Amino acid sequence: MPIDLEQRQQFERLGFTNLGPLFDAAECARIADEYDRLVSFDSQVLGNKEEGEFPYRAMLNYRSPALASFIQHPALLDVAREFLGDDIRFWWDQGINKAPGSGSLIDWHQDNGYTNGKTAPFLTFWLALDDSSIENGGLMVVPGSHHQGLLPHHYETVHAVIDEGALDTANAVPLDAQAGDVLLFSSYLAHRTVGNHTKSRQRRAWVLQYCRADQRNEETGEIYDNRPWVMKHGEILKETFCERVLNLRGDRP
Ligand SMILES: O=C(O)CCC(=O)C(=O)O
Repeated sequence: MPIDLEQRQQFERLGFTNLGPLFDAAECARIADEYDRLVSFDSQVLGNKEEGEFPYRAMLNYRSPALASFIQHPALLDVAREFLGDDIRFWWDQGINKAPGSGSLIDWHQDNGYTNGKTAPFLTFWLALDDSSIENGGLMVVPGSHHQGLLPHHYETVHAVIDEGALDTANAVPLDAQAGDVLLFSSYLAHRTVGNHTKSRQRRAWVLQYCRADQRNEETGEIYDNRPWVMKHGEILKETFCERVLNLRGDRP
C-alpha cells in the first residue's frame, strides 16, 4: 500500500498527512545537490528586503534532468494514483528556501488560489530537505479547511492571499516535518509559511504537484494539456510528454 488507511483518513479529514521519508538518503542527497545549484540568492528571490528575502525557483524539473527523473518516481506516483486515478499529469513544482534570517512570510492561501480560472483540487507533495518547524520558516495549516472549497484570494505582490475575513485561523496548527519527510496536501488546504528567525537553520522545500490528466479549467473548459503526462493507464511513462508546450514565462497554472 503506497499510503496506509490512517494516512488516507487523515488526508480526507484534515486535508494533509505526513507520508514520511519516501526517498532514500542517496536520493535525498541527489535532490539537495541539484536544488542548491538552482535555488539560490543569485537566481531568484521572494519576500521583501525589510523582513529578509529568500531563494525561490519554479519548475526545477525543467532545469535539471536529475530532478526531472524524480517527478516520475514510483514513490510519488503510486500515492498520486490512489487519489487521481490512472492518468496523471505533472502540474507544477517549486523550490523555496526559507534561508536563516529571512523573516518574510508566505501568507494564508490555497494552492488553487494561484490558478487562473477555477479547477478541481489537485495534489501537493511538500518534500522537506531540512527539518522544518515554525522557528525556521515552517508551515502552518488550518485542518479541515480543504472542505470549504475555493476561498476568495487577491494578490499581494506575487503571492495569492486569502481575503481578509474569508478564513478562520483560530484552529491553525504548525505542521512540522523532519528532513526527508514528504507532506501530502489537498490543494484546497489553507496554509502559510512563517519567517525563518534562526541564525543558521535553512528550511528548504521542494514542492511537487500532480493533477488528473483530464483536469479542466472550469471557466474556460480547457484541459491543461501543456502539463506533462507522467502516468497513463496506470503505467509510469518512460518519457513525459504534453500536447502543448508550456511557456514557463507566460503560463502560470
Ligand atoms: O514552502 C514554503 O515556504 C511555501 C510553500 C507554499 O506555500 C506553497 O507551495 O504553496
